[in-house]
Amino acid sequence: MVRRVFALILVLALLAPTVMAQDEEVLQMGFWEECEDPAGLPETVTIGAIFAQSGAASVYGISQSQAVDLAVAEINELAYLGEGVTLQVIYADSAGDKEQAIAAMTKLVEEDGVVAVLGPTLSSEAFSADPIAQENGVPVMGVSNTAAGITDMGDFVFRDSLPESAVIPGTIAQATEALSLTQVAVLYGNDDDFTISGYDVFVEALEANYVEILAEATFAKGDVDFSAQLTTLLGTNPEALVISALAAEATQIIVQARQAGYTGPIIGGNGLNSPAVLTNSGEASEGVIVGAAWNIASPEALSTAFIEAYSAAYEDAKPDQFAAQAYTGAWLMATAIRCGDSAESLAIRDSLAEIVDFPSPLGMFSFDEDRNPVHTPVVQIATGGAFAVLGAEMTEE
Ligand code: 1QQ
Repeated sequence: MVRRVFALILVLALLAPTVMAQDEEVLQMGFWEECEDPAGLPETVTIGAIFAQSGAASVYGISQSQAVDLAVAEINELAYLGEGVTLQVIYADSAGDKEQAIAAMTKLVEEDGVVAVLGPTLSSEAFSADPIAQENGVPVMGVSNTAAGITDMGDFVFRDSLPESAVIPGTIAQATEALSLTQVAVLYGNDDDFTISGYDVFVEALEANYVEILAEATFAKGDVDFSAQLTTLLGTNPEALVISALAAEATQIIVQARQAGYTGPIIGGNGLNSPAVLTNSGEASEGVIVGAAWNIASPEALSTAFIEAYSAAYEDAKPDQFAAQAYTGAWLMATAIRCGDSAESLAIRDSLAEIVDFPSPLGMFSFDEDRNPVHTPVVQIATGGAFAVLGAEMTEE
């Protein structure tokens, strides 16, 4: 009897890895069934990735390149493009700068001959660099561009990042209800495509929710002292401060608003989605509300698997929304190559445009007919230095 139990345990122990492997298979990204294993690809398929690896926007860009590296390692290990085919990425640093983004795109497309490009990080960089990809017939997919009009640049331009217009209306509607808002003040950067676009969407959403804008003020990229604007805005006693800013300026605005004695809610756009904003503003970030394409608490199995893989690859680091979008973007690009069974840019473009119902860490993902993403956003609130889902955080209390 004892021996039999022992034998059973041994058999179960031997079976365990298989069962686990099957589980992992279920959690695996990719259109494995939907598209046959490709047979016509060259040994190496080279794409480019333009991310801000230096400068203020590197808080987004470093997450992005790490996530792409992770996705590409998985894609190659699993032979997603077929046995013996390697997906290779050539990275270029755009440094958050339009001119560097143009130089990076020109090099990748015209010298390196990449068949597709991920990035660049900022909308302002994309508006400068993407026309080069479009003119050369090379598909480019933004994984963090949220300004209006990105895909209007042409039929080779895609993005998997929800535009501000798909996120902010829900953020404002939910915040208005949760905080019973009637009057706010707005502060935004007026020299950046993303911050201007976010501002436009905020104004529209506030109007739609009958929230009055008591005062507005502007700043420029690189500003470090916001005391004049904050004095004016906070002097109107707003119930919330709404800001459209990139990470560096957002951090200073949050800190300086608290220093000025403001204790009310701060509502921001995509620029605030880097955890670096919360870390660098410390306790001042408590209660900051920001809409996002992804939250780390997502119950999606593919999201949990992604978080685990990312942490394992990067010394327990937690991924952020920018990593989730970049990881998904690399898988989407590989899926277009797999399903089109071609490493030709035009075929990749056509195949990319057809992707619908792709399970991903962002949830079920599709491109619409304008090559913009379709999936569900989430509203978050900063608590204890991390982003929690707004409704969930309130019920927990
Ligand atoms: C844009 C953004 C930034 C916050 C990207 C990192 O959304 O420039 O479109």
